[in-house]
Amino acid sequence: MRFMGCAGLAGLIVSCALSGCAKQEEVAIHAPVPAPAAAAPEAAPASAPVPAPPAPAPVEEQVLNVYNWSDYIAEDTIANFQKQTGIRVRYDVYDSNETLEAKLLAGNSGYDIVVPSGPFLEKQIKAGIYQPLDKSKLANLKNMNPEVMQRLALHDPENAHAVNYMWGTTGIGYNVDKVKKAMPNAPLDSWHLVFDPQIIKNFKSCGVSVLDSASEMTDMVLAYLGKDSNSQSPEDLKLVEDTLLKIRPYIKYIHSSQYIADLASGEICIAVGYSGDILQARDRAKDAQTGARIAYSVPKEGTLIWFDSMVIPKDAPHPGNAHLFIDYMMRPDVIAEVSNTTNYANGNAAATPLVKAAIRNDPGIYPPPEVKAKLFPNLADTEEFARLVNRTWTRFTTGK
Ligand code: SPD
Repeated sequence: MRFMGCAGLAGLIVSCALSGCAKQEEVAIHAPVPAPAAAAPEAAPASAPVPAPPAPAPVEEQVLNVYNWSDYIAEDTIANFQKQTGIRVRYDVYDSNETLEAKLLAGNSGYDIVVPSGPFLEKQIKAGIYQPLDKSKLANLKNMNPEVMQRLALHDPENAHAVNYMWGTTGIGYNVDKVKKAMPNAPLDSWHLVFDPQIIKNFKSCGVSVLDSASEMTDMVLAYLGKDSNSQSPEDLKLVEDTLLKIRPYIKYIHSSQYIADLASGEICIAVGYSGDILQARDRAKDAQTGARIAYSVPKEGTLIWFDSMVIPKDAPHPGNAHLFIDYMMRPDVIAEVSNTTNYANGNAAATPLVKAAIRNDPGIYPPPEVKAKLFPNLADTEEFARLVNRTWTRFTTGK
């Protein structure tokens, strides 16, 4: 969501569930609207020979609670849905799968739509926290790209629970001029730029940030080390930890959304981040004429390709409205506008002609086959390995 404040969202309630986003999105904090109590069926009179027919399903109140990633929707998407359906949307944002998962696992989140990424989706489906989609309510499923559906089926067999929202890669955003000044021959096409201490130290003073995402950062360091990015070996993880601890002194901060504003303003010069977010930083810098020229690089050692998908929690208070929303988001005009605003690729084949040519043809957004060949999925770790990864991450974040 680019510079989206309440003023641009008449009638829409937006709130913010992450610390860094309040700066970009002026928001009011609120609790999701609870489900209305179902009407109790009337008791049949004692003498009635035939039992009363089942009570009709309670009519859903006209409310929808959405929890999505920050900077991930077009300005009018929600306002138009509200206008067209009369359903009032409460829209909260997060910037990491870990934040979303903590909220979901605590239970009674009150959300009707959430948008996890592949490996988290996979674990959460196995844990039984999502309801299967009622595909009879999703006429626009026909618009989806079969290749993306197939990729998603790796995490959600038979695409039973999830519909792709957006997809992208994780790579390196950099300030072209500042990086060149600090190191004229910087290896811009390689993870060496960030994970080699002899190189990253050149950028300490212009500012480097990395994502606050243990599982993704681990996968990328594994790729840098030439290991299987989905390795579950404790020995490999030890090498990852050594690498991370060596670069820790040169990292300005670890955060998953602040870098958009900071790359745009020139506050930092390198960020490990998400493709669309980095390209949003590029556009913001141009719009605000900060003079920062921002570029996005997919390292030659390979990187993560990920898919974020819409799902309905089992205890969603408004599942009918959630289906209406998912179907609305699969309208080609609606989802194309989200890509046009956020610089992320969508998984909707019918939307492609409506995506601006500059976005459709940007290799950083829709990677060409030779880049795609270097991309790897972030598969779910075993519980045991995930525990070790979290321990490594704590050592990295605390610097100990
Ligand atoms: N600002 C939107 C960022 C969306 C990032 N999705 C993350 C996927 C992680 N694997």
